[in-house]
Amino acid sequence: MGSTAAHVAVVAFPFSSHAPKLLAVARGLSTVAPSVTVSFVSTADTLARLKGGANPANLRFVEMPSGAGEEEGDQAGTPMWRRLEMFLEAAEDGGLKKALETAGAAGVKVSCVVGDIFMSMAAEVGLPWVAVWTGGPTALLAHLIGKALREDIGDNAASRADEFLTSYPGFGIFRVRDLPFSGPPGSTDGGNMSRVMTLLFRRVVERVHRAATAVAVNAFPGLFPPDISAALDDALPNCHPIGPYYLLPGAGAVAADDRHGCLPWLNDRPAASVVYVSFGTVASLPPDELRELASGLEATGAPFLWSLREDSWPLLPPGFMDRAKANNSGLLVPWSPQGAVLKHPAVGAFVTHSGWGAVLEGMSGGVPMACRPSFGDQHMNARAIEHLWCFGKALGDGQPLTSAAVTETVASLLTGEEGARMRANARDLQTRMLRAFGPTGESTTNFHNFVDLVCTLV
Ligand code: U2F
Repeated sequence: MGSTAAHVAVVAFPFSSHAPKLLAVARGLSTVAPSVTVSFVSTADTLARLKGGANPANLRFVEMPSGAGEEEGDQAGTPMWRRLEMFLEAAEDGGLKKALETAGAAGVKVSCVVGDIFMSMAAEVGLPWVAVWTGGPTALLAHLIGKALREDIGDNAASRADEFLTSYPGFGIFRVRDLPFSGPPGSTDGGNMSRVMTLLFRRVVERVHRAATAVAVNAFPGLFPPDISAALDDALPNCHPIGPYYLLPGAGAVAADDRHGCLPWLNDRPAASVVYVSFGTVASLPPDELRELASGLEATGAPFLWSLREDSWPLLPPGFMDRAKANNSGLLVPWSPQGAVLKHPAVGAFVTHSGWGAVLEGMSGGVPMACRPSFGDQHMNARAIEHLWCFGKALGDGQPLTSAAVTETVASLLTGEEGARMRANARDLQTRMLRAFGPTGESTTNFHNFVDLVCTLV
């Protein structure tokens, strides 16, 4: 499949967990179209992190600038919003175009860009642009119709927070406060993160409408009911549901990083007994809620595996981990092989921020989820889990977490009729997802069509 004259550049966004999702698409493309050159384009740091392991012979790695000027020196001391801003400015300012020229200089010129939608400057480089969305599809839809939504809601978002968005096709289960227009929390950054993200999304929406040839979404056909799928088809040029991206051919060739021994620890636990906790790569709970979560978990008496960034460890309640270690009831790690963890039979519940990767991995494992969303698409994702697919529940639903709510919600996922029902729903989604990736499954067919499209664009 594909012509030797095609050279597809897959451009990653190097923050949070976007780049591995784009690498899965790049691996899928290079596996299905072995005669096509595929260049994975990202910053030096991201490439160093991701390019290890066995790679298809036609997959190359090409560096683009991070935007860190000499005056910024070591990026470690630079706030996140500023690193993001510098990166985007450098990419907009010719950085991406130059990287694509470099990619083409060694042989076949780049014929098409398949890029993370956040890298929407790809629309300006004079090549066909196919955008890849990594988040929850309903949030993308909300961004695309954001102008109408904002005009409708006006300046009263706070007082209308609980109103349902029933007049928008497919949005009947969502409320004003579930909309994805807030960026990562930035109370100490003077609103800078929000400013940078607002500009990023403004460009995305304008460029998708004007210039995208097609858009890939990280979902399998049939995951959403017909009204949401139809609204996505209406709002997007040439929408391709080809996900989950991590199930694409060749995407899973990378070994899971289990340096902290999560899988052997799970091997010693009874089936569906363990609570797995993770808030992804960006979201974090306020310190008081983190303590409530820890106390609530402890009170359930269930074993837990918690992936928590190390800078938050000192915020846990005094003696929390000592007690867990003493009873051998908990494991705290800075990173887990989450996809494999959620497929492990010992895991019975997932406490999560509801990032879209987490949602898909929860479905892949058939695990019920307790959702404490934080920003962006996470509120809509959490809502869909509880009200569309019915395999999880909100934790707090907008109220600060309490230990009692954690204990009650987690217990309801692990045990009883309600838990059994949610687990059955999660397993049904798991089955449908695997079916979509069978030889004649719809994600498989869609991906082959997607590859045909991007390999013939010039
Ligand atoms: C942002 O998402 P996050 O990176 O916070 O969260 P996910 O989409 O859930 O993806 C996190 C990935 O990191 C992996 C996990 C997911 O694939 O398996 N991971 C892991 O392997 N081990 C760990 O200990 C912890 C995480 C944003 F915050 C979300 O709202 C968006 O939906 C998302 C879109 O890409 O980006």
